[in-house]
Amino acid sequence: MLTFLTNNLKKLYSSLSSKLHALFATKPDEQTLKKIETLLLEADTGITTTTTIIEKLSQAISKNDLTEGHQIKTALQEQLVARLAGTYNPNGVQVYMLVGINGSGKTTTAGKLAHLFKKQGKKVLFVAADTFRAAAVEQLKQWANVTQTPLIMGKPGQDPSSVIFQGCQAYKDEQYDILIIDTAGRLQTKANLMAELAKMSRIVEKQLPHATIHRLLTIDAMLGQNSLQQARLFHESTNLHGIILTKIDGTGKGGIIFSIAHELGIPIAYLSCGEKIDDLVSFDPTAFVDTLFQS
Ligand SMILES: Nc1nc2c(ncn2[C@@H]2O[C@H](COP(=O)(O)OP(=O)(O)OP(=O)(O)O)[C@@H](O)[C@H]2O)c(=O)[nH]1
Ligand SMILES: [Mg+2]
Repeated sequence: MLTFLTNNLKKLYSSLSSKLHALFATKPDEQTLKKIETLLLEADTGITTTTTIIEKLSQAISKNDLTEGHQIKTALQEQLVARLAGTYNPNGVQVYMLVGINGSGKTTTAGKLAHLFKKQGKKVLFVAADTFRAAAVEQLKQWANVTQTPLIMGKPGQDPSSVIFQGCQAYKDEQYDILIIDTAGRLQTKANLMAELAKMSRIVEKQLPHATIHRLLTIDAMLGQNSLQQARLFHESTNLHGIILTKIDGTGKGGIIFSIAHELGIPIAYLSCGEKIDDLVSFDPTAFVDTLFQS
């Protein structure tokens, strides 16, 4: 993850971390906090998350717990890690259901995940549960070819839940290790589409009652604070286990990572920073924050 961050993500926080470093050189006071607050907001960390962090630091300064610049640095790092809602645990996950709004990166991420698991020697199966658009199945087929992953698909317009049913049967019958379900993009405000998502989840749970199933939401990092409400509504209709933040390579602001994890209490599972097959990494909160503070 560190190499990935150093090579690809530096720009995400480069201006933030260099400006923060200047602040750590002096004794911390309320002025320092004001400046940290501004920098966090500029990086798209959001008002709620930024306020929480600043309040905690302010309390520590009032209690004389933070008297030196390096102490505020450590305290800020701890606060940022704490906002990341824990570390995502991928161990033992058998079924991945990728959900999210249109174009957020579900299909691309499905391909990259298959590649990741196949490198680990796992037997992977795709389910193309996006039956609305013929092009969607074609796109997943390409990833199936590239990664040499079998694919279960339905007929155009078929109920996606019935394709998922077929996928679950094949998963059991042919003893796969991992099932990756690619779903159609949907707007969080469309109640019928969100209900459909809940139905798909129920089918998987019923067909594979003993499997560890994770629903992961892909979020386009470029949408910034707009994605918070999106994630909230997805979480309400289909309890999410993790977030995959995509298109990190296209944004200069990364504060949204803290905001989403903190305000929704959902860990960040993976970061996607490009369209190539290897452009996906597991997310480790402590390593991520450490990297931000290297300069
Ligand atoms: N730069 C960049 N582009 C990405 C990334 N992930 C996906 N894309 C691109 O974003 C576009 C949409 O990605 P898809 O994987 O098709 O998104 P989707 O969520 O499956 O889209 P729908 O099925 O239409 O809802 C494609 O052109 C991808 O190549 C990423 O991390 N970085
Ligand atoms: Mg898709």
